[in-house]
Amino acid sequence: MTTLAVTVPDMACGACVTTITDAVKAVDPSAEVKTNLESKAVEINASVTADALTQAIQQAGYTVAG
Ligand SMILES: [Cu+2]
Repeated sequence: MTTLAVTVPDMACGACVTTITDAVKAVDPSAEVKTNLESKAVEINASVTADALTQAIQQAGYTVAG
């Protein structure tokens, strides 16, 4: 089990949240994705590596900050 807590500064609206969530679920359909639009925080519980999660978000077109 991987827990990844990152900031995605360019996550600006509900569509971004959906895009990011879908990208994560494409690599792990059972992933739990929590997002906070105000703080731009994304927290993911998944069974794939943190690298795979980060890459999925980046490939969806978003910047991942620590
Ligand atoms: Cu958006």
